[in-house]
Amino acid sequence: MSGKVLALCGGVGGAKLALGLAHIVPPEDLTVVVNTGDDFTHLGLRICPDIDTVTYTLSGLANKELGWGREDESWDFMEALRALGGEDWFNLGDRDLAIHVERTGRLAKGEKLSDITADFAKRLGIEPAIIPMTNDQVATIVDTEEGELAFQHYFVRDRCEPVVKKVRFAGAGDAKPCKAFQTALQDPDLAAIVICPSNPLLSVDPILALPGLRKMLEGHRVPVIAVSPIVGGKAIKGPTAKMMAELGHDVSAAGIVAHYGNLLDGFIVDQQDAEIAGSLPVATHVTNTVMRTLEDRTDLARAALDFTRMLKR
Ligand code: FO1
Repeated sequence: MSGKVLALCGGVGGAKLALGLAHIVPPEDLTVVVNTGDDFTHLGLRICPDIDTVTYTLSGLANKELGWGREDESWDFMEALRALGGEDWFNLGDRDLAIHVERTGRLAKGEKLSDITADFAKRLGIEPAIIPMTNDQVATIVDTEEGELAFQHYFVRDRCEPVVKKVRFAGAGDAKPCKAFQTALQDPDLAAIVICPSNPLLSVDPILALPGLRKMLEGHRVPVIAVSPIVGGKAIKGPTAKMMAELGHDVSAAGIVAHYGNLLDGFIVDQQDAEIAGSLPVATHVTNTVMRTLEDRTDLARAALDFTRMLKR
């Protein structure tokens, strides 16, 4: 593939495809823009779960069992915190703590989240650019039958159990996309925009909620494609299917296409959904989207980029 690639992603599922892309796209040609709507301040620390998941995944440090946090983790801090009666619903591993402590200190000194993220990535040996969607604070708020919940309270503390009525992104209307994100979008060498198989409602919508972003993508000269996070009517991981149903969306690859609407020039569905591919109102490519191995990730990344080459705006 010649030309630069811009990937938009959230945490676990998105990071897997980002890793596949990182294996086949020259590092200087790949930019990964990450959702920051999940970010929050907890125990005095600024936590950026999706940025950290992408950073750990691209550096080979990710905890593959959990899907978040670091491999070879120990939990002494959590145990000690629990013994003191501290808040223990959000698990911060001993090694993982370092990234939150260091980021919080640098933010307090006035460094930008994008600069901190870039520096951590460089120190961990990551070459492609990892960019937070914005340096401004945007907070995903989930309105449930039990009232409004901050995202991590809904997701981790309450295990996505409350029934969702609405999702909003506080601060998004006043937030500016990071400079590097804007530069990547305007780069004359940009050839493809890939929306990774992240939860559209929680991980991609916050990015699209930044002022002007959705319009800019809709009118972009390069093809915008998405990989379905729904396979055979189910989410690979996480609450995507449950939330889609609660919010009245069709829980299927077709529901994802309907949600993204005219943003998309192309869509990739899993082979399990091959029979609906012909009926989707957008150019569709069928392949394996379930990424268990590194080979699955690079195969899907290659298929996605080959597909964008066939699409014209
Ligand atoms: N997810 C959980 O389900 N339980 C946790 O205790 C938890 C801790 C955690 C700590 C650091 C971090 O970067 C991520 C963490 N996550 C945890 C994942 C995270 O909250 C969510 O997966 C994302 O926000 C959704 O993309």
